[in-house]
Amino acid sequence: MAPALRLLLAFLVIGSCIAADHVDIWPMPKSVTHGTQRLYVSKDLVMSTAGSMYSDDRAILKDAFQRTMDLLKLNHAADGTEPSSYVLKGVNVVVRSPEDELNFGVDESYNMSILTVGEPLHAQIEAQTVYGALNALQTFSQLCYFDFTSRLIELNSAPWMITDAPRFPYRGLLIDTARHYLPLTTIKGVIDAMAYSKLNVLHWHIVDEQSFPIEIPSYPRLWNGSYSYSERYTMSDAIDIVRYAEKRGVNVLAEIDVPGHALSWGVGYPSLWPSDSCKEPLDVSNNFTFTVIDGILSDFSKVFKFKLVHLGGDEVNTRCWTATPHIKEWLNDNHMNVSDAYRYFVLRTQKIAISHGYDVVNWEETFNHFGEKLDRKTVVHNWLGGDVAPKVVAAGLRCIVSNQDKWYLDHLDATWEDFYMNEPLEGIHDPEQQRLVIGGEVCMWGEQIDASDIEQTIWPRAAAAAERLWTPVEKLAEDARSATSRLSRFRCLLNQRGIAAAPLAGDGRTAPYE
Ligand code: CP6
Repeated sequence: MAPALRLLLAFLVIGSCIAADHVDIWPMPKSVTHGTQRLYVSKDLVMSTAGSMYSDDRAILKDAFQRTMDLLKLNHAADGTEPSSYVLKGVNVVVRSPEDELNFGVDESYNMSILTVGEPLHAQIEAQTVYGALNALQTFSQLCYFDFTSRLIELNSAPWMITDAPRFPYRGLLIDTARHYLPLTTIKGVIDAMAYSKLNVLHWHIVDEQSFPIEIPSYPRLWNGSYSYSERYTMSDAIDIVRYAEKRGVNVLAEIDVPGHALSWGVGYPSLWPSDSCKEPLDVSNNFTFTVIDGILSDFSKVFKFKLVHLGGDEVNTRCWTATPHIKEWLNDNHMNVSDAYRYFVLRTQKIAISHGYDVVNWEETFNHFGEKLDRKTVVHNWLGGDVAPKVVAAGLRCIVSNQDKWYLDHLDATWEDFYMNEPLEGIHDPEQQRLVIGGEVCMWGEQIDASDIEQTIWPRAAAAAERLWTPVEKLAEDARSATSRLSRFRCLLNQRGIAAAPLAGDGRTAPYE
């Protein structure tokens, strides 16, 4: 049958039975229509790439397809007898762009149609980039389930026509490997679940005052500040994490939080401390401080290819600067007070990061103290409870929203409903200014959690935020309650896939998902 005729037929079928309220996809796509036909997914489902401009030299698509197949077969042996009709035999993926550099703003959109006519039956995925195709495969994996009557993998409610694209280009999750070390397998598990929920930035808060777990070749004594020999990341480990994330469409935003959260740096290089009795913030008066930062960012730039790097800048208590004679003298000589010195530190560090090709993210205190002086490339990262985002975008800078009372995962009393209802554009009405909110991020600070309980602390609440950041605002559930059964099912999928996501409090475990 001619493709145009097939499409027309599909629309006629779909038009009569739109039932979007039964769509069990998380996060909800931009546009979905479906019918009522049950399909059987062939055990030998094959992927083809007819019509693609993309060569997949790095096997990003091939590996993603294999992972999808593994997920479909994860829970039960599909030992039923395949019927002779309505069998889905393949997935054809058309990727239009030959480029596959993952970075900020990459096209993540896709279209997917699964028709009930044509031979062989197949899912047709079309995307500008391979990363859009990965998103389509995630959606596809959520449409498939094991049926205990037929003992086959099935796909209900075909035909499906899905058009999807993210609302925000930055959909982040922070992990903190300084307060508690997280093994590589734990980090990879977080990345897996991020991909399932279409989050696309792993904000790696690598070092802080308590420990410096990462190898920095330019300054090999920095990781003397790690908790122990085994609680360290080599540069190869970092490369491994970045590559693992990239294969799943997840960017890695590396952070060094200076000058206020950097005490551990001085274990290997004590001259970075103001003095042996007063150890943070980093010594602003010492050129060596900035030489070390330059070395770190130079090493980072070889590994962390994301356009953005996070330079912290929060919670700077300058008492040690005035309490230390040589710094006090330097301040006087340079006619600076401590707030001048804080500004000087942040701006000088920004220049270093920019010289290595980065755009800078800084925590919001930098904006609150000297927003007009920040480099115009700065992305301001909200975390305090106030309403800084409208001020940041009114000043023409970009913003990431993470307000601590709504999107901090370490606040255990914040519910998934609270996470779901946090609206990043609240108080921002001008479309130009809205575009400067590049997205949001949920934060899993590490003081109270480690590898033993990080998964159930993050999930499913981070997934609730993921839908807020992905789905067009007019398609979001108006009250979180009406998203309960869908999120409950997604949480169940996470468990099936080996992620220890916690139950939704009060959901009664009513939905009988297999
Ligand atoms: N560590 C660093 C932290 C926090 C911040 N920066 C933090 C502050 C308050 C709360 C949670 C986390 N633990 N480096 C602030 C961005 Cl409630």
